[in-house]
Amino acid sequence: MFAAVVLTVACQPLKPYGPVPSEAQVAWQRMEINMFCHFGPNTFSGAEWGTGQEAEGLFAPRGLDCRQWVDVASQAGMGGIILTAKHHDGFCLWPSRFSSHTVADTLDVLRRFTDACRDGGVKAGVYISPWDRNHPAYGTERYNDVFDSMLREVHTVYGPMFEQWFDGACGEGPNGRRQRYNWARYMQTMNELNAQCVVFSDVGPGCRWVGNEEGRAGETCWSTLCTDGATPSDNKPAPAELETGHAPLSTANCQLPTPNWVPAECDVSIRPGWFWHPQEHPKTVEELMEIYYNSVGHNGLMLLNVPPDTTGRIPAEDSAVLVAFRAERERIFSHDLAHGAKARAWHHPGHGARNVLDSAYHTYWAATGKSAELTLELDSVTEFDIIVIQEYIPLGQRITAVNLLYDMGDGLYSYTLGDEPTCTTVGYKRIIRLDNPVKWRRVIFQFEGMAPPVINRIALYNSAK
Ligand code: FUL
Repeated sequence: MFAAVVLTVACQPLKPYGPVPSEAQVAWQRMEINMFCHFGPNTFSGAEWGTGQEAEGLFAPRGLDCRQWVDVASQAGMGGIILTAKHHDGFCLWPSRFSSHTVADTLDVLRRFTDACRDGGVKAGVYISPWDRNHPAYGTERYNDVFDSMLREVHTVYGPMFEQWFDGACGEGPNGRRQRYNWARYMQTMNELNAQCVVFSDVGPGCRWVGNEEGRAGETCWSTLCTDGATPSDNKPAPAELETGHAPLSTANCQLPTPNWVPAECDVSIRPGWFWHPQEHPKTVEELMEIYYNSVGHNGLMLLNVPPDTTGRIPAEDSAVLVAFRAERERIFSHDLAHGAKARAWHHPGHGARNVLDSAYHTYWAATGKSAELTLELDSVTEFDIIVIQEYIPLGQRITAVNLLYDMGDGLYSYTLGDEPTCTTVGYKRIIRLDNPVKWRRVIFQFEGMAPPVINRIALYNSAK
């Protein structure tokens, strides 16, 4: 009897706080960096937005090799690739039954792409633009049937897809054709076809646009967003709000009190354009690292566009940068200096502070109050300049501020001067870069949360070594 009581206390399940992610959203967020592939007639014409009048024969990759895309993604540590199966020009990279503006049966790019992904152990995702500058039905109610049929075709014939990307862009201009998109219908279709597929749009429901195309999530970044009454494209929160999201259970920006779990996806291109152009070159490793810190390190997912060229392969200069980008992440993040440290804090039974030091995802420290402190006692004085903190998001996002204190032997010092916390939100992952490397033996983390913090990981790194 006694043992049974102790056991129930020790394993007490914690209640989630506010909206929580689905299992698919947790798995998606843990992918951290995925590849985007913009490929189509624009690759050959030099345009970024095709007119839809391009001859089908323009799209003629000389040596299409989707397996090479998968190899490059794998070598770069990216577990998923999203292909632009139909961009705004309406050209379908699969022989669709619902359009005449497509590849030939013999050049079914989507088939080759999904086969290569499956064989290479990388997840396949698909971008299908609602804006269509070619389809004769665009601008009429019939186009909603066409678009819905295309979704069904892609996801049933080529699925399962891990992500569906709905672009909200439309550049028709004042005299252009106006399409009243039936978003509710498309979302319902997606749910029916593959409820595990994370659906991207300006406002989710699976994940949201981060409000810019520079790969930058807000300094404060909630994975929660008020989406009541919002639709992609015309009726979405302002970019600044998409960057930060809305705090859970906040009423400030919501007609209804509860935002949904709609984490930020940071799409950005390795090159200036989304499509390949001969005169453009990829970003440097330093630039990609900066984007990584501002996206993954700010609770976002980094979706890095790497466009294949006219041969249908990813250029060598891009793959070289990607391999170096991975090597740089490994150099910095493979040696956790908190390993072997001691962690102390008040905690819920069964969820002690030492859980933040192991790499198991589902073990965590659960604090007992909204203001909570955790002390890390390192083996010896240790030099570091990067701190990684991860909230256990299956129980919601809670933290609003983190402050650091350190011990120099003669008392405790606050890392920051003034009222600003070291950082605000944490979420799935927060990477704090200190201005200069510090040499500390004892670090005290002071957390403020909307509910008691639940943290599954704290790690320290030295980027200089
Ligand atoms: C935008 C599009 O207009 C660009 O061409 C590109 O596809 C980018 C990812 O999204 O809205």
